[in-house]
Amino acid sequence: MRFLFLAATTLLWLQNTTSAQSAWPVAVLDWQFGTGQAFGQEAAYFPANVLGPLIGPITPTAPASTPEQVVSLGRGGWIAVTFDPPIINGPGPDLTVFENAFFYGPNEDLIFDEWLEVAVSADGLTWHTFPNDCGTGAGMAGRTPTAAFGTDYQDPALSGGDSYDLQDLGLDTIRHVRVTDATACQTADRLAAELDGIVALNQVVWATSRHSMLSTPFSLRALCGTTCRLRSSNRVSAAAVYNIQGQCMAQLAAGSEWELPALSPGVYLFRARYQDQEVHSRFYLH
Ligand SMILES: [Ca+2]
Ligand SMILES: [Ca+2]
Repeated sequence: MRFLFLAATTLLWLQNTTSAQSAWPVAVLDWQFGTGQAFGQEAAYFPANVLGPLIGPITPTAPASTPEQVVSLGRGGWIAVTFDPPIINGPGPDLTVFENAFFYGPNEDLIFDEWLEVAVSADGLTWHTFPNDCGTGAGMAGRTPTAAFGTDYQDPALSGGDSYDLQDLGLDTIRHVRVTDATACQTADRLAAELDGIVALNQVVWATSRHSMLSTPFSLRALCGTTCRLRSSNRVSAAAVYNIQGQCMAQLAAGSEWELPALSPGVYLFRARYQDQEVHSRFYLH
């Protein structure tokens, strides 16, 4: 049974949500390489080496080290990548950053780490930096070796890398993640950090497939006059409307009818709890 988002006027289109989704970055928003190291920066390798899933071989003692796998940021360099769908503040960590730190030494208990400062943004303009300490490295990425290739890199208990929780910044949703080389905080043998990849752990779910799990029909009607109202066929618990940048535009209380705030033209996501499941749909307002 398909979930239908019904438009009462031509202001709201019915849209099926069939776009591809990825837990890994889909684009580089912007970047600026620093000095000293240029490994993997050639167009033949970058930005492919920071987009999509990690590729092998990788072990905690023999990390990703080919230009197909990693790019060096250069001293003080940075890269900002984009996620689609947006990353949300779900239970526990919401994203994990993978550098190519590795274990070494006689007992393989020392870590060669190169630090990265991590910041996130909903719109690509305003950035929020995860708290970190240049002296101790606390809060930096690039400190934890990546688990062997084949591990579930979306399980932060197993994946290695360094995980971050949007809760710590008080943010609900973000679309971009920026990593900045912070090896200036470290000893002189650290020349510049690499970026291997970044994975989302909690994301907005666009898919309609989950709606088919509903045991009874569910529909939603938008009535737009001077203001727009949403009316659902069944009472839902707390719902929300997000814009395409992943920003929450309206928190909707439990119920079956709501008045929406003024929204500019664009694509929006409706998300609610219904029959102990989440329902999602994308709609276009113009
Ligand atoms: Ca979280
Ligand atoms: Ca490195």
